[in-house]
Amino acid sequence: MTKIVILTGAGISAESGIETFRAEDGLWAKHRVEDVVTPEGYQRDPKRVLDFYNERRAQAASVEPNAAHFALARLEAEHDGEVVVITQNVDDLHERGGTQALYHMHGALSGALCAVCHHRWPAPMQMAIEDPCPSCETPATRPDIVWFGEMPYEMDTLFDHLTQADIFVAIGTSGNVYPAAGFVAEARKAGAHTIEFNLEKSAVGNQFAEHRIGPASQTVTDWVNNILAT
Ligand code: BJW
Repeated sequence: MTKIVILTGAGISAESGIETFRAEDGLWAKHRVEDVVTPEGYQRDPKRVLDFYNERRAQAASVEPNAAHFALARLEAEHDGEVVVITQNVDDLHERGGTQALYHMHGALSGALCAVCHHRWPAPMQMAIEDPCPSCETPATRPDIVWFGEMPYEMDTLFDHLTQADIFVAIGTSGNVYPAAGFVAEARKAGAHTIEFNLEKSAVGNQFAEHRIGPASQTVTDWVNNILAT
C-alpha cells in the first residue's frame, strides 16, 4: 500500500482568501520579518507581534477551506494506504476541511504559549500581553507559533514519515524556509516519487520529479480524483 506524505504551504490557503508571505502584495510586503516572526521582535515590541497575529487569527476565522483542502481530506478517507499532511500553515483550514492525520510544524493560531514557562493553552481570539499564563501567572503570553531561529514541532516524527513515503507532494510552498524546504531531498533520498503543485516552480522546484502548475484548487483536486480512480 502506498504511503503519501504531503507538505502544504501558504499557497493552499490563498484561494480561501488568506494572504501568502512572499507574493508581491503578501505579508512580507507589509511587515518586516524581524519585527513580527522572531523571538527578538517579540522581546522588543510584544504588542506589535500580538496585533499581527490577532489580525491573522480574525482573518483565518472569517474564511473557509477550499477545494484543495477538501480533496486532501477525501484522499485520506478513501486512499487504500496512509496519507499524512504536514502543514507549515498556522490556519485551521485542513482541520475544517476534514483532514485528520495532520502536523502543524510551525504551530497554530489557535494556540497560546507562555514565553516564560512554555505552558500551552487555547488562544483567545484577541491576545494581550497582560494576559497571565494559566500555569505560572506571568503576563508573558505569545502565540504558539514557530518563529525564525526556533525549532519546528515534531521534527523526529516528520522525518520518520518522510523516510517511509512512497509519494511526497509539496503544495503551495515557495521552498524558501528550512527545514520544510529540505523535505523533498529527504523523501527523494528514501526513494519517494516527488510532485510539486504550485503556480510556478519553487526555489527547490528542480528537486521534484514532477510538476503540476496551476491553482491548487484545480490541480490538487484533479490529482486526487485520478489517484482514487486507479
Ligand atoms: C500557490 C497558489 C495557489 C500561491 N495554488 N500555489 C540559511 C540557510 C538555510 C537555513 C537557514 C539559513 N539561515 C537561517 C536558516 C533557518 C531558517 C530559514 O529557513 N531561513 C530562511 C529564510 C533562509 N529556518 C528557521 O529558523 C526554522 N527553524 C529552524 O531551522 O530550526 C533549526 C533546525 C535545524 C535542523 C532541523 C530542524 C530545525 C523556523 C522557521 C519558521 C518559519 N516561520 C514562518 C512564520 C511563522 C508562521 C506564521 O506566522 O504563519 O512560517 S516564516 C513563513 O514562511 C511561515 C511559513 O510557514 C513559511 C513558509 O512560507 P510558504 O508557506 O512557503 O509561503 P510563501 O508565501 O513563501 O509561498 C507561497 C507559495 O504558494 C508560492 O510559491 C506561490 O507561488 C504559491 N501559490 N497561490 C498553488 N492558488
